[in-house]
Amino acid sequence: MTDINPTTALTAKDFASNQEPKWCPGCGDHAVLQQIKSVLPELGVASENIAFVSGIGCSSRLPYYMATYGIHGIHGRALPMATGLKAARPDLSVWVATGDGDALSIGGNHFIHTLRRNPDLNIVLFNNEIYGLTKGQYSPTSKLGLRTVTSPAGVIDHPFNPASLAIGSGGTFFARAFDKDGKFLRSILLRAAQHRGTSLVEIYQNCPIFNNAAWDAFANADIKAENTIYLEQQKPLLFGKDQKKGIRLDGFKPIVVDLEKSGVSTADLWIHDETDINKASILARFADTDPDSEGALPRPIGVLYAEDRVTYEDALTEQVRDAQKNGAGTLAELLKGDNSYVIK
Ligand SMILES: Cc1ncc(C[n+]2csc(CCOP(=O)(O)OP(=O)(O)O)c2C)c(N)n1
Ligand code: SF4
Repeated sequence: MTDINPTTALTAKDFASNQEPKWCPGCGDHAVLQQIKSVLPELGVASENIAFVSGIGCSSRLPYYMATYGIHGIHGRALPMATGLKAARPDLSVWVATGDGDALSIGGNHFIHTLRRNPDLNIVLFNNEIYGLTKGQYSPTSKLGLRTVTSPAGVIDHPFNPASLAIGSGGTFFARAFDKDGKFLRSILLRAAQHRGTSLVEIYQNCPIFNNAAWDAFANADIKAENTIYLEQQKPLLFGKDQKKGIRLDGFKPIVVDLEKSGVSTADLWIHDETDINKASILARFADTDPDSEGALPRPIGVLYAEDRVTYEDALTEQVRDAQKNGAGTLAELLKGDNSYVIK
């Protein structure tokens, strides 16, 4: 979140570049781009004060399609570039577009360290559970057993759970949304932009070419209600077609209850508190259950966790200000320091 105000009201069109997106027809990236463009006018930030930074991948092409500043960088390195930019120019609104390969495979180390540092970045993680750009190799979020060109007998690497990884790394904001649910995605992107600190939005994005239907159990209208749970702050965890199912906590164990058959009332259900890291950690683990398995937990959609913590650039600016209180100094003094000696 930044304080830079544009002089005139902007629309989504003001954020569209003159480049035609090169994504495949039907790719979820088109829908995400549309929602990003539509949410930016609400931030009240002039387009020249917004930057989109990316690595390499289909999703990482997003900066080309924005009429903002942008860097299409190096595979896996979007986050350190964005952190540097934000540290140098804290007044800018800095966004990162990244894929599950870019962020969690080659960029995995940068991912965890960015989250613990908490620069005020908005990370949009396009999770299609595959490497799209390089034609369908398995990624760190690919499901066990998925057959791809690099896993012809099925994936045997246990997949990352991005929510658990983010919360475990000291991330201060994690939310989940779908490419197919534009209205909800837009509301989540707005929440993320308003968060001061690193916001991470995991978007379940369909790659119809190399991993089609990976999210159908959660995104398809006929089964979605049974397999997802939309989180609302301070509201009970309710889901199902008629909101007749809920989640109760038995100690640390989440249990699915049928409100009509079990005699459990909504008052006994888990109340969502996005500021509670223990509950967020349990919610994050819901993604480990397969929707087709016995006793499967619904997939949480919305804001799982949000915490206020000092940002990296605020702490850095404070440190620089403190250091400058002692006067300008010289480079020679800096190099010599208090603990140098001369060998004779
Ligand atoms: C250093 C380096 N290693 C590997 C590659 C090849 N490469 C480009 S994009 C990519 C993965 C893309 O997958 P993902 O980040 O999930 O994005 P998607 O294309 O699915 O949106 C890989 C392995 C590269 N460009 N640079
Ligand atoms: S390969 Fe997949 S992720 Fe890449 S543009 Fe095509 S559909 Fe989208």
